[in-house]
Amino acid sequence: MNRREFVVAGATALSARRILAPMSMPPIRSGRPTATRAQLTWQRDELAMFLHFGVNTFTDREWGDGREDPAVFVPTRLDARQWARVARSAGFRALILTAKHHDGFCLWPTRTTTHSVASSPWKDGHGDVVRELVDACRAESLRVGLYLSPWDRNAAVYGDSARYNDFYCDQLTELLSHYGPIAEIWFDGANGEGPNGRRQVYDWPRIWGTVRRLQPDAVIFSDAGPDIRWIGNERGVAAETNWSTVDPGIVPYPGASGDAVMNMLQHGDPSGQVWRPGETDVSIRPGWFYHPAEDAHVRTPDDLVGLYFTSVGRNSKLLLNVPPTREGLLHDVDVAHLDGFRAQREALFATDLATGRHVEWTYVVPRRLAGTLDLGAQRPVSIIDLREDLSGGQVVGKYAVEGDVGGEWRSLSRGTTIGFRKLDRVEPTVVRRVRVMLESVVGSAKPARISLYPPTHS
Ligand code: FUL
Repeated sequence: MNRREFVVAGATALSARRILAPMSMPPIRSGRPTATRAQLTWQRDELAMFLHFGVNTFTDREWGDGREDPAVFVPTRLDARQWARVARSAGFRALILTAKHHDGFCLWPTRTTTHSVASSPWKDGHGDVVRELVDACRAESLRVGLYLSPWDRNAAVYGDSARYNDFYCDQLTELLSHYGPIAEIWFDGANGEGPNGRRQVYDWPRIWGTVRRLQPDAVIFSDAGPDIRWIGNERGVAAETNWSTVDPGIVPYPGASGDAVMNMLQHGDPSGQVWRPGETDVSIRPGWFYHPAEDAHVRTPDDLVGLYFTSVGRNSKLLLNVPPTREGLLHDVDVAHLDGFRAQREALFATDLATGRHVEWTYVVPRRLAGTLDLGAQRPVSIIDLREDLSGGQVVGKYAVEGDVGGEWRSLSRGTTIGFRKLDRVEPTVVRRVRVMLESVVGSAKPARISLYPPTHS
């Protein structure tokens, strides 16, 4: 069952109008929404690592039912510093841990429930995985993110809406008060029935307000943002047309379903009133949690590079899940593939042919800007890397790239949105000049940044 099928029967919203309260609206300048500093930092990171870890790691399940005995949680060599080192050396800039998944088991010694690491044999009940993660991230200069599942299959008060909202906000308050700066809070859209079929009605304005109050610099992720939206699938593929602006009325709460919702998550909306870029979450393995049977099914470096192009290369950010094992370590196979991923990226982006070259931008017709770059010699090009100037918002809705091949302009690639970064892999072509035409814009066009990379010979 995927989260969408499940969600239909699940949570309902408190009230769309309250949720749209302006508390979280990014500033609107020059008529179009623009990114906040926290949203820009989030996107510049490009790569974050997701860590699904908890009782499921030990029971070999994907969704626990909340009846797991805390005694099953016995990582033998847990080393968050290893997670952080691996992430950092592979070029990731943040780690996001499942502090609590749907089973309700808390990886920190919470006061809200006994269903936590404090009841496990790990470190005789004195362990705290969130603390270890935070310390490791600080030591490796990585940002910290936390996932706190709204759906809780253990909490007795789940489905008793007001009481669960109190319980959930208490958990959030602990996480956001005791561990220093938290860069991202991840609210999952998967929600199910409570005991006796009772539905939980989440108080999202209160939940988001709790984050704003305790960690004003954190970005809040959910289907409905308010800062970062889900990209609409778990395959690692952002849409080719991907606006960072959305109409918030279409996705009023996390877990909302329907075609219009999915369309908004995947594509955004050029006329959207708020800036809410999409995050692409996907796992390096078939499951989100570690399962020994999947050791032979870890995505290869080639696959990971493909994901980079379909996420970072489509105005999104890649949140790649690499689940710790029962030992509490990232598995050797995953580590090796991450290393290969980094090596391939380094090779692909080693030489920017545009470095030090002047780009001449002119208006071909009113509002239609074209930039021409002279490479100074015939050079083979295989990757086109475009970045929009987002200071006045995202405006490009269509572009074309041409290369001067023996004195004749030939098409190299065409696309729709650019946004923070658009990467096009093209048939290697030897060109002397490259021209980028911004063919359709929804605001005032500005010169884009152009980088060009030659083929690698690996
Ligand atoms: C989904 C969850 O149901 C999965 O278990 C996983 O946590 C994924 C990131 O989100 O909605």
